[in-house]
Amino acid sequence: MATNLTFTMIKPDAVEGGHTGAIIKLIEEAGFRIVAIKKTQLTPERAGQFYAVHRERPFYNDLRTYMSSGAIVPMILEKENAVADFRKLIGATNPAQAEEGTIRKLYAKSMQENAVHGSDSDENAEIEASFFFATTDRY
Ligand code: RTP
Ligand code: MG
Repeated sequence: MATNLTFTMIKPDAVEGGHTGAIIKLIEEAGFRIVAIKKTQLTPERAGQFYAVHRERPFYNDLRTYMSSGAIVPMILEKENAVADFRKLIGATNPAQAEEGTIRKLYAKSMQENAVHGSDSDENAEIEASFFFATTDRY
């Protein structure tokens, strides 16, 4: 079966908490191949741009502030059925509802500070990957 791509970021709470390595280990053990990776920090403007789909939501301003509050680790990942399988691996947005063994169950602190992002469609995966990585930075 053909593989496809998804995009993730380890969010500021998890990077600050020292969980980067443990989260990458779970991702690789689940069969995802890292195509691109770096450590960076978003400005509030870029964080707002990344989550522009939520601009009308009540949590949008808090989300911008949180997502620009510290370093993040964006990655492009490859696997069969990457988008859906990765959403399964990270668990529900609210860690209280996330299944046992998921990344959010293990490492999220709250509904907002929920450790990782995962793309919700193939189309958004490519848009989000391009937000951080040039085609020539993918291996
Ligand atoms: P993500 O996009 O980061 O993978 O998360 P998601 O699909 O599970 O959730 P989404 O609805 O897209 O929300 C994006 C991020 O906004 C924060 N959030 N806070 N306080 C709140 O009620 C609330 N709701 C969402 C979370 O950081 C969520 O991951
Ligand atoms: Mg989302």
